[in-house]
Formats: sequence, structure tokens, C-alpha cells
Amino acid sequence: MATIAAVLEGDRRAIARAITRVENDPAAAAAIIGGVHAAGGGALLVGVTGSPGVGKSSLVDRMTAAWRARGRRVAVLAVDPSSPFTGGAVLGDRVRMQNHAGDEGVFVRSMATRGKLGGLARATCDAAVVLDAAGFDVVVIETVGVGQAEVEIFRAADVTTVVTMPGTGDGVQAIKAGVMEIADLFVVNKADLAGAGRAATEIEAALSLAELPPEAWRPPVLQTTATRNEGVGEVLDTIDRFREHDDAGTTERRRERAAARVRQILADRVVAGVEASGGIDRAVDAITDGTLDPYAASETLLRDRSNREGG
Ligand SMILES: Nc1nc2c(ncn2[C@@H]2O[C@H](COP(=O)(O)OP(=O)(O)O)[C@@H](O)[C@H]2O)c(=O)[nH]1
Ligand SMILES: [Mg+2]
Repeated sequence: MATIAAVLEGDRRAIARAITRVENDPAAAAAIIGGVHAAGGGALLVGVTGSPGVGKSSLVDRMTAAWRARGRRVAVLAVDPSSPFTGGAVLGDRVRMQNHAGDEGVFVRSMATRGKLGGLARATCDAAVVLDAAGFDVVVIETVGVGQAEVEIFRAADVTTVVTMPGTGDGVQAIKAGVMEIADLFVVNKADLAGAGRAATEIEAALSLAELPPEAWRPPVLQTTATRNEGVGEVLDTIDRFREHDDAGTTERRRERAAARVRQILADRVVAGVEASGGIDRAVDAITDGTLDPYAASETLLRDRSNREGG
């Protein structure tokens, strides 16, 4: 496919088009990912998450510039699971792109919910594979929020940064909500505001309650002021240190990610197949008129399906 060759050469239009297609159409995604997957694996996937307004986009913009200064090509996927595709996301991209205008080594793209959240997670993973194969050294996945939905998306990353700001307490909240599992690094942004030191200390105190083996990675708590470009180099250095420290962990995460993706794709395909054959409708009829319960109806559908495939 011409598109695939162009993506692998790093053609920006082809990359943009490929991402649109993986977003909109799982069948196209299968063909595109099939064409580019083998060329990937070289990029570092960096997750950045946190509540709206803490300064994620500002920080990612500075991180992008700092990586560029270190000679790395950077793609940014800005994911917003909370809102449908609105002008806001697009506007954010434009502002960001202006800061890197004319730089072929930077690519920015918004991903928004077009329907189901599960679809967004899949599309985000697929888009990251496309960007990886297109030769970006770093793919940043920036996501709003620190709930369960984001945890799903963050399985997509090799290293995850949770961003907070002074006075919100949401760093500690995030730890309580179990985000610890996915956070490799905390950043208290807006360190120019009062209370940054205290916010960092509170996060450190919450983290110190976790019982970890002595050699385990303890998520560092950094402070940045994105608007003044302060502390950004340390964030990049810490991400590099994490990778050096946790090579085995990264391999393990990538295995988990592969498993999660296969499970997801299998589930989607089975459901889509049954749906297309009218099976869901038949099951619903049987359940509503009282002939079958949902377990029995599903069992019947699975049996019908394997009979069809078997003979
Ligand atoms: N005082 C201060 N404001 C900041 C800093 N970083 C970002 N902001 C401001 O915080 C607001 C939200 O930033 P944005 O990057 O859009 O946050 P996001 O919603 O997390 O992506 C904007 O008005 C930024 O200019 C910082 O380090 N200090
Ligand atoms: Mg933002």
C-alpha cells in the first residue's frame, strides 16, 4: 500500500491520514498496523496525565522543545476522553504547532472520543504504533484526568508522568485512587505559585507508605514551572533514568500491553461478528420474552459461532 510506504518514510500527510483511518475504522486499522508494526518498537512512549489546567500541555510543549534540542524527534498525541471532538482540542494543537512551526521533527495530533472510550484507547495505541514506525523517537500520550479510563490509556505508555499543581491535593488523591501503579514520576507544575514545596512533600509522604523492595523504582517528585521553562531538563533526565533502571520492567509492560491489545481486538471482533449476524438482536428477543437468560443466550451464541466455524 502506497500509504504504508509513505508513513515509513515519515511523510507527514500520510501519517496524518493513516491516524485518521485507524481512528475511524478498525478494519483499516488492521491493514495499516499490519503494514507498519514490524518497523516500530524503537520509540519511547511517554504518558503524561493530570487534571485539566495543571499545565500538561504547556509542560509537554517545553519537553518537546527540550527533546528536540537533544536531537530527538517527538510526536504528541493529545487525548481527551472527557469531551467529544471539539474546536478546543484543535485550537490547542494549532497553538502548539505554532511553537514548532516548520520543524519536521515534531508532530502533534488530537485524539477525541468518537463514541466509545474503548475505541479511543484502541485508536490511541494504534496511532502510537504508526508514529513509532514513522521514525519518531518519543511519542507523548497526553491525557486529561487520572481515573480508571485513563489508566486504560496509560497501559499504552512505557513511562508515565502524573502532573499536578500546588493547592489541589490531587497528587495525593491520585495515589489513593491507585494511580501509583501507573505513575513512574510525579511533577508538581506551577512551582512559581505558593505551596509547591508542600504539594511535593505531601506526594512524597503518600508514596513513602507504599512497601516496595529496596531495589524498586520509587517515583521521584519533581517541580517545574512550564511557563518559565524551569525544571524541564530534569523531567527528561528522570525519564531517561527510569528507562535505564527499569529495562526489564519496560519489557514486561510491553508484554502486558500486547496481551491487553490482543484481548481487546479478539473481544471486539467476536462481538462485531455476532452483532453482524443478528445474534445480539435474537438474544435480546429471547431474554425479553423470558426464554433465555443473558448467560444462556451468550452460551448459545458462542456455540452457534464455533459450529459455523467448525463446519
Ligand atoms: N503560573 C503558572 N501557570 C502555568 C504554568 N504552566 C502552565 N500554566 C498556565 O496554566 C493554564 C493551563 O495550562 P495548560 O497547559 O493548558 O494545562 P492542561 O489543561 O493541563 O493542558 C494556562 O493558562 C497556562 O499558561 C506554570 O508553570 N506556572
Ligand atoms: Mg491540555
